[in-house]
Amino acid sequence: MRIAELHIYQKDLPVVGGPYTMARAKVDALDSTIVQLVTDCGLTGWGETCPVGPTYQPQHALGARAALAQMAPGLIGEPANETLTLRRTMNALLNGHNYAKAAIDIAAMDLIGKQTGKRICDLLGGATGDRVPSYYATGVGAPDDIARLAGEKLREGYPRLQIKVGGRPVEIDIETIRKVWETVGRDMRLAVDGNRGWTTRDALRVSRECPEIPFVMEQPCNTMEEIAAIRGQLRHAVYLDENTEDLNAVLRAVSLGLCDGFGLKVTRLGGLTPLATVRDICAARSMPHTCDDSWGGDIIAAACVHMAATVNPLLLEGVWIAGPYIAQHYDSRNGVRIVDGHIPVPGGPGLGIEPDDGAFGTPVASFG
Ligand code: 0XW
Ligand code: MG
Repeated sequence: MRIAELHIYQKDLPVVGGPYTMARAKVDALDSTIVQLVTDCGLTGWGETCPVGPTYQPQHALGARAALAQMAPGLIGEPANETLTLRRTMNALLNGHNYAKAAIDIAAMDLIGKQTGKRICDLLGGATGDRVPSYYATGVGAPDDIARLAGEKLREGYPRLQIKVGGRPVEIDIETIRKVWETVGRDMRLAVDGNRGWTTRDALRVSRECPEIPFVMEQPCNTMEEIAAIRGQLRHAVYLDENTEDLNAVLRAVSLGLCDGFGLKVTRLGGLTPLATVRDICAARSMPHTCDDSWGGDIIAAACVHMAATVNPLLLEGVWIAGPYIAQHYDSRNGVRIVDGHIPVPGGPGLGIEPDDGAFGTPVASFG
């Protein structure tokens, strides 16, 4: 089964109730890139990559499409069912740009599933259940508003909440954390995500002033070095997110003991197959983690859920999908949905979702 055609599409995803605010980014709409691989036997596989704006990570939407266009001619005729061969081919065509390569990797996994009649979670080793826990991520907001939202999400059944902080006086972040804790107590697990926005001074202060609140501190500061400098003084577990730009960064963090867990992103690491390696590294060190992406529609959501379904439930922190912030589904019948704070694992072969005809309009570029 070889790649006969490669089509690239662009899709705008306006933020429902936007903008979505993080410490260093404010986004009103996301620009998603969708890849369609068509094989010589007539099967179609779908992939997607959608950076959450140009400042969250060293990734941006135009970069994704440029990288895909750079690699596409060299991918025509390659074996669509050999993810390792594809990764080596892509690395020979372009250095870096994991987030673009991820869209090809996801599409290849979708194709292998369709060819073999298996779900992606089965190809990745087998699912532990028929649904995975989700978590809700707030934006950066006023303490009372975020506490009210936390109460709503608790009632909706979410087992975990991620509170966004940073980019404002740290006193307001502390007040927000306290008000959420007073509202949800131990009924929800809590993460406080600084999205690289705190100084080491801020992170130390939050940890010292909230010693009794059992949150994990996610990506508090900009660099691993800053986090390493204060780690011994923090009273809270530390998770890395944005700093884990590739497998080597994960290995560095794990081997140097820089964190206790991770917020993982499928596309940042290069797709489902590299993420499976990180899943296994985390399992070897009993490190909890999420299975997310920075944004994206049903294709990315399905990829995250399939991966999460294969993670030891004791280590799975949850799956964040952009669904609550998107008013549309690519697959109007079987799109990925959150039910009672959990996400059913899609059935059917491959990703288990199939975009509606014409969901993405005409391709912005076609090869093959
Ligand atoms: C909450 N997320 C998974 C979605 C946003 O893109 C940011 C991200 C995070 O944890 O940083
Ligand atoms: Mg994060």
